[in-house]
Amino acid sequence: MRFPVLIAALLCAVPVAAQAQRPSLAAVWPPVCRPGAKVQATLEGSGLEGATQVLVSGQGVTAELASPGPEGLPVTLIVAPDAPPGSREIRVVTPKGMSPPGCVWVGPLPHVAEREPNDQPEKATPIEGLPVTVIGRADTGYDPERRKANQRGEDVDWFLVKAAAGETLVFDVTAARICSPIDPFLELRDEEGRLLAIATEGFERDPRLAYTFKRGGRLPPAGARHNVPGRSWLRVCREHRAAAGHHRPLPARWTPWRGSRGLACGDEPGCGGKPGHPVAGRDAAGRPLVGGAHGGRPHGAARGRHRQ
Ligand SMILES: [Ca+2]
Ligand SMILES: [Ca+2]
Repeated sequence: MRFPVLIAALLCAVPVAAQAQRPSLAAVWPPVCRPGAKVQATLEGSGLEGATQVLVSGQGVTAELASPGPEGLPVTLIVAPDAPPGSREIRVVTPKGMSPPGCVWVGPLPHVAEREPNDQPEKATPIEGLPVTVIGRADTGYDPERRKANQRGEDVDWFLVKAAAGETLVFDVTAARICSPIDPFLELRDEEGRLLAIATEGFERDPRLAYTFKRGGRLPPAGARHNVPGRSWLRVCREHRAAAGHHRPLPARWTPWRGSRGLACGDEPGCGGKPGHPVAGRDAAGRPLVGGAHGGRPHGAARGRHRQ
């Protein structure tokens, strides 16, 4: 038997100063594409008039300029079927120079869009068909009267998820990793509004929450936080543990944090690695990840609060 539970992505952020004279890229919409897709996307920003080229980093993604529209710069993103997953930087070349990068993510999961208004639990966007990616915005769906009364420009996105007793679900918000200025956090409540868990970070300032359900919940009270325009997505997956006591492998950081194409890390002065050694990752306990998988407690888990 499955019980409905609700998860909220509460969004707040620090404003970014407008730079009217230079081309500026604020966001890419949609922020995530699947391998093999051909996506009509919009590059949102300022000073993008007269764009002559759109550059995309990495492998497997190209961009073609489309006919100008009333909002933003429309482009067609072409994602190769074998495009590796992960982030790509997008830059726009204009007569006034090249924009700072925006980001789009290549992810294999199916994705759906949030449905505003969803600021109250009873209007939560249902999430089905896990695993799934839910894409959302922090700048739409405002109730003008509520915003006027609140004067804090808030957006809260509630989602309704069904989970079975004993099942572990993973909730992972991606915002900083796609260059979004929003600073979200997650609340997980049961149907009675009792707080089950919160997360403020997990990967840098992107919150990540893994929770094993012992029972269902009820409708929670609405929450609210500041926000400014921004994009994010919430990834919801089921976690399957191989055996009791198994720890979730999660790279928390990488050292050294940069390298040069075609060089072993230690060949570059200032990189911090030993000569001839490849770039290696480390888990939360500082153990090297090269050559095998290591279990480790997710970064930030010690600061999380869980209730059951
Ligand atoms: Ca929203
Ligand atoms: Ca909302």
